[in-house]
Amino acid sequence: MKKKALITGISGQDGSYLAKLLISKNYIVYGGDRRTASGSLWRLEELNIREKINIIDFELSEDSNITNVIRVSKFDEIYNLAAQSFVGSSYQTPLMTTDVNGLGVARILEAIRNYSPNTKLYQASTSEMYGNTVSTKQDENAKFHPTSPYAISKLYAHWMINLYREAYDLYACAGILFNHESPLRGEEFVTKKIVRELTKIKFKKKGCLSLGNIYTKRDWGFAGDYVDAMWQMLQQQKPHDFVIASGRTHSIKEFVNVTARYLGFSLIWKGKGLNEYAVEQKSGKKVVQIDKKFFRPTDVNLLKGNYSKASKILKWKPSTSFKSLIQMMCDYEISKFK
Ligand code: NAP
Ligand code: F7E
Repeated sequence: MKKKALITGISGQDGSYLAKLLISKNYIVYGGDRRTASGSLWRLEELNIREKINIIDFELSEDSNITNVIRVSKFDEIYNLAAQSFVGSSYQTPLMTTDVNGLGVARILEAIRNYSPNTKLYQASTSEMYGNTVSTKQDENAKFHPTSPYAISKLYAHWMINLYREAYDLYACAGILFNHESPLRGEEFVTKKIVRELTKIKFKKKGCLSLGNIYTKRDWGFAGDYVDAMWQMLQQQKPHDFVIASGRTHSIKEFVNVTARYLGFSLIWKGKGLNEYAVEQKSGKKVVQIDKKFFRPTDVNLLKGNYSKASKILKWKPSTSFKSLIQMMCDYEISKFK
């Protein structure tokens, strides 16, 4: 019999890639979508799978909605990918972020426990939970030291997953995913912003990319690789949490440089701190500048994951390098621009 899965956050980056994967594995896919004025499911259209998904109303802050959906449909698997996922705006919306990302997961767990205890649950945990950790090895045993309202909301959810697994024997597990990007990444995230703005500058020959802290370092991978690990996590004999990462780290500045090079710019960096900027070598025009409005009250300095456990148990490894990821994102942006 075909398996039935619910993906919450179906309109987001990961929701779309995961839906594509599950369809290819012959699942009946339900996509949880909250009502918005734009109602946009453009990513599903981009991947050509819009018609293959059963869209249902799903709002993480609404207890009765979640209970009804889970009670009635009794899914084999639920992938909870919905969240207020932008770290930067969590400083402006700490309560909403906590309600959606933290309590939302408690609502799902309670509904599963009471009405559908055989449903397997995947929770989208995050490397942001490590924050500025003292641990040098960022694996499943590293210490958490969350440094944003977003990270704290996700850590609450993470511990609830662990608690319900232990206390009620539910198949609930969390993937601690490091940053993963793609051509379908949201526009406010730094990778998409860099690729998009530099592509515009290349074609329009005007404009300037404004960034915040370019010295933080992230462990970036390709979202298409990471959704495969989510699925693997729900196919095990027993539920476990796993780190999913590339194992490599690069600064935002390196991301800018590699993107610029691929797009045919040679950048020369000048100045320091808020006065740092980059000019294009040929024209001498300023193409990157620093703007303090993009700095966060606190930031995570360095992320570099250790995915040994996933490699051993799930046989998972990333297949897309830092450079290939940037090239893929640039090629997509160029095709849209043309
Ligand atoms: P995304 O593109 O921002 O998608 C988030 C999804 O959540 C969207 O479909 C959004 O719907 C939905 N959503 C937001 N608030 C909701 C609410 N109150 N009720 C129901 N749905 C709601 O995020 P993503 O990059 O795909 O990430 C997927 C998950 O992984 C998130 O939980 C994120 O926190 C986590 N994560 C991401 C990364 C990463 O690097 N991408 C790394 C670690 C963990 P709208 O379209 O209506 O806004
Ligand atoms: O920032 C710096 C910023 O917003 C990366 C989410 O998917 O991954 C993501 O969170 C870094 C930060 O991603 C700008 O300060 C500089 O240090 O792309 P980001 P994030 O905060 O790492 C984790 C794992 C998740 O779980 C989240 O859901 O880049 N930065 N200048 C900037 N960031 C942005 N957005 N915009 C700038 O102009």
